[in-house]
Amino acid sequence: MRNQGWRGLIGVALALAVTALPAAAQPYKAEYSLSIVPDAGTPWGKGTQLWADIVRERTRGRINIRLHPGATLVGGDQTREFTALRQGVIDMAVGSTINWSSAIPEFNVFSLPFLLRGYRSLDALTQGDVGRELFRRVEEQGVVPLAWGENGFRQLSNSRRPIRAPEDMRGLRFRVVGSLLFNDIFTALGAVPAQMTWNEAMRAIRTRKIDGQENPITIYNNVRLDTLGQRYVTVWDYVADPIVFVVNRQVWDSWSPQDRDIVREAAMEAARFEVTLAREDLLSTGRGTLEDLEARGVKVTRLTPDQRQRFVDATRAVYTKWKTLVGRDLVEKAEAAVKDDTPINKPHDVSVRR
Ligand code: X2X
Repeated sequence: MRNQGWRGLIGVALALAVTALPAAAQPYKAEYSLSIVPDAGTPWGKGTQLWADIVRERTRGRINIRLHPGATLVGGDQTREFTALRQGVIDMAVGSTINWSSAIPEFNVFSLPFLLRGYRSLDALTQGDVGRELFRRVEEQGVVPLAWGENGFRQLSNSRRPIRAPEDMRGLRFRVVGSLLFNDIFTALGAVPAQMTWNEAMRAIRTRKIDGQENPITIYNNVRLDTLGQRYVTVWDYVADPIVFVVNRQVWDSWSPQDRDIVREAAMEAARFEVTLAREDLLSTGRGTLEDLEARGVKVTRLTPDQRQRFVDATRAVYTKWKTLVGRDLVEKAEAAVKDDTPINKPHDVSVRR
């Protein structure tokens, strides 16, 4: 009897000690999973790997991050990545605003056709009030946002013909990413949009089930779409997708304040490197990327300002419709922030840096 009494007391004392433990003293996991959609060899993948490497080094291995490219943690379904992250199925991610826009509709602001003009306007959004407001939305969903990186300005490619005007897109099947905004844009241009994941898109391109797709040239080059028949590229800079470095809230809370600082600073450093790479990689051959594509037999169409304007006009109604869906106030803030940037035909001009 006496023994049991002692045991009870010890039990109570232990229970008290456990509940009194600060969150930071919760055990760390042996490994933290980090999801990305594309291949590790893209600027997106390299920037993410750098984040993991800096964190491992500066925490002396306390925080050990493993990269999972190809969205494998969600069976390739990139639109489920943010939900999995919220639920703790994934610990960390570096994800595109497009893929997460079903959870955070405001992320569609970057996909409003022809709102962005070049890198300066993109930076004005991510580094200004709009970026801060979007980070608040991410926080509200139970995810901790740390830094903005970038996938890039998205260009058209197809296997059929040069595209210089909306008419040239008529009837062509284009793979689009997971936001209905893209269905609306491609329908307005007379094309036939087909929504699918990036993994499915590569299969559909290989088997010629679709005629074209849209992605930054770094992604196009990473999987060598030119060798899969995507021999026509149009540089139209219609949207750009930033990527966001994030951590699941419970995981974040389980780390000591000192480790949280390390993870945040590492994310900011890795994001700066990633953005430079996303812009510079385009020139890594020593020639311009577009010239390099042409040397590989790709027909590159660079739109003149007048030609570009025809695409702007054709998608104006979609812009107006989605301005309301994204939120008028936010879009007006974005419009004010980008208005000083002059339209450029080449977002690949890397002269504008943060
Ligand atoms: O699926 C795509 O097109 C990609 C790789 O660019 C994104 O994840 C948005």
